[in-house]
Amino acid sequence: MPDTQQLTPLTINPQQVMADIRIWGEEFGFQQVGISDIDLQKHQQHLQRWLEKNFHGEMHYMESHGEKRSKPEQLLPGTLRVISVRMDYLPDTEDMETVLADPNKAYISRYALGRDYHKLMRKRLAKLADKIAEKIAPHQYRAFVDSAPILERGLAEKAGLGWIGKNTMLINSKAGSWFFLGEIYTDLPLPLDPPQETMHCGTCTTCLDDCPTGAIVAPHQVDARRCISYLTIELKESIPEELRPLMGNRIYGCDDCQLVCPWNKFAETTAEQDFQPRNDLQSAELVELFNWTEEEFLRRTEGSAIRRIGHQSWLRNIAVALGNAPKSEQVIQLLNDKFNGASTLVAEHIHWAIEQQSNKP
Ligand code: B12
Ligand code: SF4
Ligand code: SF4
Repeated sequence: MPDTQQLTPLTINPQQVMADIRIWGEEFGFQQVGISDIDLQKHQQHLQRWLEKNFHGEMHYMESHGEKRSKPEQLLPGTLRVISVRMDYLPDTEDMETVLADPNKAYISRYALGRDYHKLMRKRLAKLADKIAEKIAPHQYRAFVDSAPILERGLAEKAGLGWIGKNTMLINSKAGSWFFLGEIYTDLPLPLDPPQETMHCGTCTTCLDDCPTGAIVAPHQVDARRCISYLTIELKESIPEELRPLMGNRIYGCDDCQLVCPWNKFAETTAEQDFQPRNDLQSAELVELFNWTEEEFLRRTEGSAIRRIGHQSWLRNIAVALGNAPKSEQVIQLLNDKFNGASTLVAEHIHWAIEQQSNKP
């Protein structure tokens, strides 16, 4: 039920406020909007344990903001409510399993095939916040998308957008998990949505069983140091050798724990033109991508999240995938050609890939 006690400064009927914000959210392209308070105590405990176990690896930003991540009022003083939104990103591409099963092709996470979501969503959130200021009441706000110390999934769960599954994704019983999250922090005492209090994973453990690297070490706990998403995007150094063969052809991020999740049969493809694949990245050949010069990499990934990892990590990741590809003289030749002139990091991965290729029967 809406929290009416807190509503005194707002003169408009709380149900009307909620209905209006939902409609405006839809108008700006969000599939769902929910409002929560700022008490993240339960999630803070989990975050603390996760950090203590060093599951964050080299992502030092996860530990460097003190309590700001779990205390919204410390990030933006005066914050009383968080408006959480979700936006579908699954493009209408050929079967993902087909690309994953073809070891000569590159698998790129579906979220990264089109335009970078950060700017697009933040702009829309700012529009929603401005509309609230205009139609409901002026407010102090900030809009975020994966851009600040925030526990986005915890907030979304509190706002009723879904539950945090055993794979740690925020899952919605009507829409699966192929969506981004974003937030508006506001000092308006808005009514609250009912939080999601039930989890619907039941006895299922498919994501734990099928994670290629065993990164979901227990229900709701991802050891990022083993997660392919971390290894290909966040890690700037050498990829641990024992994990390389398990990565297959995944060169940017990983979607396996969503692909196998039964709730994703309810997922819808995105209507956002900007999230549709560019440069045929949904099913490109490894060899073709490995041949991109730095200039080509920067040009072709302009406006995409992929650009952030830089050309060196791009080559490092593809070298690993080529090492995992079926034996081919053409691939060995290409690896040898690229070895000369490669940075120490890339050369080390190329060397590994040549060894892998050469040792195949
Ligand atoms: C760091 C990070 C990563 C890291 C670590 C992932 C992780 N699970 O923490 C890496 C690089 C591995 C990663 C990968 C991905 N990420 Co990411 N990531 C983040 C980021 C920046 C912070 C997440 C975080 O706070 N982690 C800390 C840990 C402690 O949180 P947690 O694992 O979610 O754990 C929660 C619960 O599981 C629970 N919990 C923990 N332990 C326990 C134990 C028990 C017993 C229980 C009951 C509960 C419980 O409490 C925790 C706190 O709420 C968020 C954006 C943001 N600011 O929130 C995006 C975000 C979570 N990522 C996102 C996406 C899309 C991905 C990928 C799918 C990308 C890809 N295709 O490669 C993968 C999915 C991997 C996965 N299964 O998580 C989306 C998720 C959207 C959604 N529907 O959930 C977010 C929200 C970004 C966004 N704005 O949309 N990510
Ligand atoms: S994204 Fe891939 S590697 Fe990471 S937890 Fe999910 S299935 Fe495992
Ligand atoms: S695969 Fe099964 S256990 Fe994993 S998140 Fe989905 S429903 Fe939950």
